[in-house]
Amino acid sequence: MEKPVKNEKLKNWIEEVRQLCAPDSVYVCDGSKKEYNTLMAQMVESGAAIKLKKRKNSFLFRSDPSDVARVEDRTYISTPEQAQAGPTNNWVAPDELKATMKDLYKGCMKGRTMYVIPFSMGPIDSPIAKIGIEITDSPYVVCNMHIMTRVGKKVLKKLGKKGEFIPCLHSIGAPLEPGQKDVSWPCAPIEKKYISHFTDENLIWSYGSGYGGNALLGKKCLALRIASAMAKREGWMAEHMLILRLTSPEGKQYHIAAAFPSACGKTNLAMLRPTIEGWKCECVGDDIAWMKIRPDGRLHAINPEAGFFGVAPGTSYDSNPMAMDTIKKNAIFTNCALTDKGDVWWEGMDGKPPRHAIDWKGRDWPNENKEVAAHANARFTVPASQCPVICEDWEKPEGVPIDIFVFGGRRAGLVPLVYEAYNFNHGVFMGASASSETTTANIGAVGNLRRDPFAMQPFCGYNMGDYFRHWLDMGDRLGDKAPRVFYVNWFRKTSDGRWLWPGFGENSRVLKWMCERVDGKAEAVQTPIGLLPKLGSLDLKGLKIDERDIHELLKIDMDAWKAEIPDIEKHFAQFGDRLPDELKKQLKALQERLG
Ligand code: O2Y
Ligand code: MN
Repeated sequence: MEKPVKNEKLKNWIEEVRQLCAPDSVYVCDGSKKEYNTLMAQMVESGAAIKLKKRKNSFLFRSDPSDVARVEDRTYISTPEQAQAGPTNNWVAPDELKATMKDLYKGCMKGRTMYVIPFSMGPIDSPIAKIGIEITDSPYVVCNMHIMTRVGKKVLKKLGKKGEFIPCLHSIGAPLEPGQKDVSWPCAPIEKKYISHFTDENLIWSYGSGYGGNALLGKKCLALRIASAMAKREGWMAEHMLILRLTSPEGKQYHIAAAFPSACGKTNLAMLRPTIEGWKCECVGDDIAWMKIRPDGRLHAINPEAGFFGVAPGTSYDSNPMAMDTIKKNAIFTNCALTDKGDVWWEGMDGKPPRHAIDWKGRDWPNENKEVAAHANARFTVPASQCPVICEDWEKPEGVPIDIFVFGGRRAGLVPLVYEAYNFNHGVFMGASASSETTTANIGAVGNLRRDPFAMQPFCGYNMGDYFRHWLDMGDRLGDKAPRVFYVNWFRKTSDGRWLWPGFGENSRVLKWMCERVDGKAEAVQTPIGLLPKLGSLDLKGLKIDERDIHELLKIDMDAWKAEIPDIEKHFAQFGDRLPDELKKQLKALQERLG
């Protein structure tokens, strides 16, 4: 058979890893359907996967109960100086971390196949795309990468003999001794898990976990942590943002990139069904945006991914009908419940719960302890191309021009439904001080306020103070072509805990207001925190909502905002002299406007 790898650097790296990890065999992925089907059939045969009777070409996996989500505590940004990683990242010096991990990697693939996955983040012919190579001993990872990225021969062809790639080394950390029986989800214990980023070298080493962002290294590791550091060096942006296209009844297109922390409904907004007449919404991406200034002076965005890795619980025909239609076939489900009819189920799905199911731990459900059937972080992996509202330009190599940036979070009080920044730098201040209350879907206590600047707290691959400066620099370069900046809060409640805003498709009313602001058509009022919709400028036609609720949604409680200032000060103080003066100025200006 012809050897598929022609790139010298890649050949050497494969050999180096083979010697270190000692797999039984090495397989270079070609990205074909046949390859995907063969691996899936092997996993069904071994008991690692269950083929769903009710969904075409779809499979269910159950992870080890210790391996169910991204592990922020075990995630490292390893730079020569700790200050390069900054106060928001875990740090260990590269030499020390590499020595620890090399010990773990020694012989870690014994008894297993080592898969080499050539993948592209972004359409292969995009000037914004980057090539990565993931080496892994997990066939589950290979199949997920098939969906989430562009994989195989076409990538190797693009790489050529001399092309550059980002090496991503992954092992589940569970070697097999001769004759040892495998388990259905092999992984290492938590204290041996490491998700490490050597950002100066564009290098990722992940060990011990087979789950999601810890193991599908194109996603959070490459497309956010490594890419954000590259973007800073190279003058572009890698952001934790959905991308959508809104089209007005007159046919004018607006492209919106929006950053929300995890568990704030990003996938739902990305696939929004507008309730306002004549407006159309299409999805370009649901999680990550890579953006570059093009020769027209505007910022253009691509979605570097090819699939969705969405949270299953809470996804329903009510909350996200487009996602429900997307996952009808060719999907991988992880940690969902299995019904007796051979379909998946999770809490929050439409209709009545099944009378009986097998829960994500493989036990009969319901059980005496009233535990959930699907894990709160159960996921679907599905090709983006299957989404009924995928934008026809979602794979356009040069991307789509961004008109609007939106930041937001989950705040029961304080933050109004929507407000606009006075200018780009004020918008950077809004992004830098963004906050959200934690929910059950987050790890940690419920209802705690967490500052999550630009929704990048877990994903920024360098000092967040320098990242703020990068945003300001990009704004300077973009000048009057910079996107307009807005902040939203869909989650405001009354004092007795009732949601004030219906959310979901009705959010299109807020997006419409933003588009009309861009066109100079909608009126706003100046307030200390920014520009709020003038009463009557939000299109509420056909929406049954009490006028008092609208007042409440747009209310600014000056004392509560003043009380917020010390927390923003504390948040900013952690960046010391790396905090740009401009953000200090913005904070002072807010304080002065509040009086
Ligand atoms: O728990 C994981 O590994 C997945 S986390 C995730 C997945 C898809 C999109 N966003 C996120 C996130 O945490 O922001
Ligand atoms: Mn995300």
